Amino acid sequence: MSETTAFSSTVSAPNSVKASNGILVVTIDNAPVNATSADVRTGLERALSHAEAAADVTGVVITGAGKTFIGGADIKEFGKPAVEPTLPAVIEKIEALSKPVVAALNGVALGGGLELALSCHYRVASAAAQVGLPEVKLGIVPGAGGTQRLPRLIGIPAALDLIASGRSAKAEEALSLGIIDEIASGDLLEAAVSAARKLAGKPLRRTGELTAATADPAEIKKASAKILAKSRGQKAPAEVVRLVTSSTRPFAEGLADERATFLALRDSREAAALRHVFFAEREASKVEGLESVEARPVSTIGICGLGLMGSGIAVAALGAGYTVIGLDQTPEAAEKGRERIIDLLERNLASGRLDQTGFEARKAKLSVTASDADLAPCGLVIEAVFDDLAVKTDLFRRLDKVVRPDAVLATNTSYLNPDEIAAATAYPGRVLGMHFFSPAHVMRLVEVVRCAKTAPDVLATGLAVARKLRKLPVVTGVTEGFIGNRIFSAYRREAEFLLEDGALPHEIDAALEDYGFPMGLFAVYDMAGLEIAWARRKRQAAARDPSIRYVEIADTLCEAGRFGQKAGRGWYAYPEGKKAIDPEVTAIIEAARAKKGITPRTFSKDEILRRLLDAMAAEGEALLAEGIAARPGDIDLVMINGYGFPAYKGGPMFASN
Ligand code: 3H9
Repeated sequence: MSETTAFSSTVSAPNSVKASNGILVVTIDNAPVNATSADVRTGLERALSHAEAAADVTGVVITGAGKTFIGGADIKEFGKPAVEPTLPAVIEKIEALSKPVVAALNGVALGGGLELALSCHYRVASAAAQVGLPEVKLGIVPGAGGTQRLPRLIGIPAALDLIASGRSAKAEEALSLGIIDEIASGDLLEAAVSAARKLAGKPLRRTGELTAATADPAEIKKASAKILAKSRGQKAPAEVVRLVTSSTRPFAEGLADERATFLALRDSREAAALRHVFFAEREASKVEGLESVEARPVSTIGICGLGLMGSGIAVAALGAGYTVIGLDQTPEAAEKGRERIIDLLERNLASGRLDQTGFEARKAKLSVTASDADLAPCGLVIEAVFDDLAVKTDLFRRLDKVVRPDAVLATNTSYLNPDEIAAATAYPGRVLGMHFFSPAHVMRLVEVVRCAKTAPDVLATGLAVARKLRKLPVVTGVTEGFIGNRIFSAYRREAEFLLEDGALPHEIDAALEDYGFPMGLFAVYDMAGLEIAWARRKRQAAARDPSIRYVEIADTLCEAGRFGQKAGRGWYAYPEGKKAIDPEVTAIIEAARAKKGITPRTFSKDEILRRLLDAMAAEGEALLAEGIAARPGDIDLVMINGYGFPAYKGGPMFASN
C-alpha cells in the first residue's frame, strides 16, 4: 500500500495520520492500550474535520498502533474534570461524517474502543481481534452509545448478553453476531482502505439510524431476570438491562439516558471500588526486587499428591500447555489421580469449555507415576500432599535428590512454615510457596510465598508460571496462614466474639450475604466441614495463651459430632438437606455465654458488619506493618479472589477507608 504522509501537523500527537490514495488512515498511538485519552480525542476530532473538508479525502480508516485497537476510555481520567471533546462527541462526529469511516480492528476493541468502532460505517478486523463492552466490570455502563448502537446492530438479546456479562467476543463470534462486517484474510489496512474506497460516494450505513429489532418479550424478560439475580444488588448490570431493553425508543433519547446513567455510576462508590480492583490487579504484578529478574524456563511441571488439590492444579497446568508428571505414593494412588484429572477434563469437554482436540492434547501431556525419579525432567515441582510438616519435609528431601539443580520446588501448604520445609533441602533458595485455592482449576488466586531464602529468579518463576496458568498471583511473606488465612482467622475470631456477645450464626450470615458475600461464614464452615480446623485447634491448645479470649462454641459443636453439612448438622441443621436454624445450636451458644457471665445484647446488621470489617482491616494493617503484604491492594485481591469478599466493595482495606 503506497502511503504519503499528509497534514500530520493538523493532528496533535499521539495520533498519526497518513493518506492512501484519497483514504485518510488515522492510527491511534497511545501506549500502552491506546485508551481514548484527551489528546487522542482531540487528534481524532481534527482528523475528522480535515477529512470532511478536504476535497482530496474520500474516506477514513481508523486503526490502532501495536497489538491493541483501543482499550477503552482512559480509566485514569475518571474522577477528574472532563476535558472536551468528549468521547460521545467524537463518536457522533464519526457517525455523521459524509464520507465513509472504516474501523480496522487490529486487536482488542473494548469499551469506548468498541463504541467508537460501532459508530464507523464499516468494521473490518484481523483474526486476532476481540471486541467487548466490559464496563460493568468497572461498575459503570457504556457511556458512548454502546447500549444503544449494539442492540441496533445485533438485537437486544445478544447485546444484553455481551454488555451485562462484560465478556469479550473473538473475531469469528463478532462476525457471526454482526458486530463486525469482515475478517481480513490478508493485510488488515489494505482490506480497510479497499472497503472505504468501495463505500465512497454511496449511502452510508449509520448504526444509530438502524431500527432496533424487537425481540420476544418473554426471552428478554427471562434473560433480564437472570442478569439481575446474578448481580446481587450491583447497580451497573441493572442499568444495562434497563438501557438495552429500552433501546427501541428514539436514538437520541436513549443516548441521553445512557450518558446520564454513565456519569452517575462513574462517580459511585461501587465504580471506585471496581477501579481500585482493576489497578490493584495490575500493581500486584510489580514485585519489588524483581524488576529485571528473568524467570527460569519451565516446560514440565511435577505435581506431588493427586488428591482434589493436586488434580485441580494439574488441570490448570495442562490447560496452560505444560507437560505434567503426577506423583503419588503407590501406582494405584497415581492411577486414581490420573482418573481424577481425566474426569475433570471430561467435564470441561462435556460442558463445551474444551473441544476434543484440546482434550486429547491435554491427555497426551499427562503422565503419572509412583516413582520420585520420574520427576527428573521437571523445571518446577508443586507439592500438594497432606499438610503435615514431617510428610512435606520428607518429600522435599527426596525431591532434592532427583530434580535438576535449577528446578524450582513449590509447597502448596496452607498453614505450615515453608521456611522449615525449605530448610530440609540442600538448596533452600529454590523453594517457595504456591498456595492454590480449591478447586484449583477454577479459583484464580495463588498466594506466592517468598520464603526467607527464596532466590529472586525462583520467585519470578512462581509468578510467571501462575500467570501462565491464568491465575492471579499475589506475593506474600511467611506468616501463619499467609495473607488470606491470617485475615480470615481474624474475621472468624471476631464472628465468634459476636456469637458470645449476643448475635446468632444466621444473623451474622445474613449481614454478610446482604453485604455481597456469596455465603455467610457459618454456612461456609458447614459446607467445608468443621473437623480439620478442630483438629488444628486441639494441636495448638497447649500453646494457647490463657489470657487471650477464646470462644469454645465451635469445639462444643464438634464434640457433639456437628461437623457440618456432611454430618447433617453443624452451625445449622439440615432437615431434608435444607439449611435451618437449629435451637440446639442456639442453646449451646447461650450456655457458652452464661458460662462466661456474658449478658447478650442485640446487634444490628450494620454493627455486625462494622465489627467484622474492622477486624479484617486491622489484621490487614498488621500484615502491612510486618511487611508480609506489600500493598493494601494485594490484601484486597486475596480476600476478593480467595474468600468471597465482594469485588464491588473493593476488598477490606478499600472498604475501611
Ligand atoms: C470505558 O471505555 C467507558 C466508555 O464506555 C465511556 C466513555 C465515555 N485506561 O491489562 P494490562 C493500563 S471504560 C487506562 O496489563 P494487557 C493498565 O493499568 C474502559 N489505563 O495489559 C496497565 O498500566 P500499567 C473499558 C489502562 O495487555 C497497562 O495499561 N475498557 C486501561 O494484559 C497494561 O494493562 C476496559 O475496561 C484503560 N482503559 O491487557 C478495558 N486499560 O502498565 C480495560 C489498561 O501502568 N483493559 N490500562 O500497570 C483491559 O482489559 C486490558 O488492559 C487490555 C490489555 C485487554 C486492554
